[in-house]
Amino acid sequence: MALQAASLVPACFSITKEGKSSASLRDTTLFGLSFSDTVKSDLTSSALRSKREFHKKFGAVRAQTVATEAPAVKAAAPGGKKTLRKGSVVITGASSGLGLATAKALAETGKWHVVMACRDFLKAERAAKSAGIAKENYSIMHLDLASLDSIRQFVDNFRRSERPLDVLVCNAAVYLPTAKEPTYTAEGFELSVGTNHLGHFLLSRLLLDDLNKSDYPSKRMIIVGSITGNTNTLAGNVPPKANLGDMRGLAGGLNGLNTSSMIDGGDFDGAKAYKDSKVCNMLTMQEFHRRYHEETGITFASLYPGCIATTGLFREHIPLFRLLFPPFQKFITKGFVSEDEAGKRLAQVVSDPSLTKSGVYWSWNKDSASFENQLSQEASDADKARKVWEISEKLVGLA
Ligand code: NDP
Ligand code: PMR
Repeated sequence: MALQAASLVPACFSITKEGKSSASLRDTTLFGLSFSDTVKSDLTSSALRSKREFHKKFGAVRAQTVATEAPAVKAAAPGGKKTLRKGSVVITGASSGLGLATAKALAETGKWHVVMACRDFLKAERAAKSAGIAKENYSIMHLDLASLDSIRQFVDNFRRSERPLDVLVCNAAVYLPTAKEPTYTAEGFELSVGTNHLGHFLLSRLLLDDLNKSDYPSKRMIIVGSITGNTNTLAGNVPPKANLGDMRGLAGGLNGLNTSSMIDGGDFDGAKAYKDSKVCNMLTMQEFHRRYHEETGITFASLYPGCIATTGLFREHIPLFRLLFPPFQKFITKGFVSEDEAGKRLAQVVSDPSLTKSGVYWSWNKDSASFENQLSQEASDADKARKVWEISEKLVGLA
């Protein structure tokens, strides 16, 4: 497979041997692996061909569940008659890709009102319309996760709307694999970790109270994680690998001035920053689970919905990558999933009565059945989770 992948790289892409030991996308090949990296990283073609061996090597399946209907919520109406209350779900980044597909899947059931929390109001409105989401099933509220002020403003506005909060889905993300230099959020955090992790960290901490107040029978907080942040997988071993190190960069505020813009204190690498942010996302959900599940009954979960290779996540990538990535995932790794299918998967984590277990990282097998997957050592390290939590709460002004 490594050779097949290498053969996808056209002649105009030179494969350099110099540079960092973990080759980065910016300076090496189309799919992020130079030939020598591919050989070094012990990811042989048989690892992809033999699924059995792959699972033995990279992680075990713990449990399996089958998709069932969304729960009907009953509320007492005048005269003692039972009526159904719609669930109310906030989805960040619902203006495209997975977030939009999830909004559509939930709205179509007629059992959910989706609050699309988006940074571009018009884009979100157009997206909802073109996805055919019925007016009464969604509303749009402005949220820019790259600004802590905007997040606080969103929370105020949401509270003023007097809608209950039954489920929060932290879905939005940016991925900047070709950036040569870091860019920053309003408060000066490196943009990928600032948006994907710190923005969602503040949002979810503030909205925990609101979730707690909801009378909905199954309250959930969900963060979209990824396979590429998990180094117990083949995908997670494609350089640059996620690694939070001792978190000296995070502790310093990721500002690239008196401290590194990277969590581990290293040189800026956009692809690594994204993967690190996903590790933080997955650690954060486990820390929420440990701190609040018993007390609140809220389900805290993360997931990997499959490789949705056609979404806007790859908008910053070179055009050739965007062209070849979907067929590569479809026909070679077989990890490809359509936006629609991925939306249905995330909608299950929102509403399926069989997915109420807290502290879980959900994935789906080739028959699209969900299972409780195993996180990498780093992404399930309780000490790191606590440290990420404690540093992050200082950075976003909660401690
Ligand atoms: P998209 O780029 O299609 O969606 C990302 C969304 O995040 C967009 O709606 C975008 O808004 C929004 N967003 C970005 N920055 C901000 C911000 N500062 N404030 C508010 N919203 C923001 O990508 P995907 O649908 O693929 O990604 C969704 C999630 O799925 C991400 O968490 C990603 O990490 C995860 N994921 C994706 C995989 C894939 O293969 N695509 C695989 C595994 C996980 P706008 O429309 O305005 O740009
Ligand atoms: Mg991957 C089973 C193999 C598998 C899967 C499921 C993914 C998912 N990837 C796999 C394998 C490989 N990828 C291999 C062998 C290579 C080297 C040829 C490879 C390369 C690669 C690149 C360069 N892959 C990528 C990139 C990206 O830029 C994407 C990324 O890392 O975004 C952070 C990506 C992805 N691969 C995936 C998934 C799901 C992604 C993107 C999304 C994400 O994690 O959010």
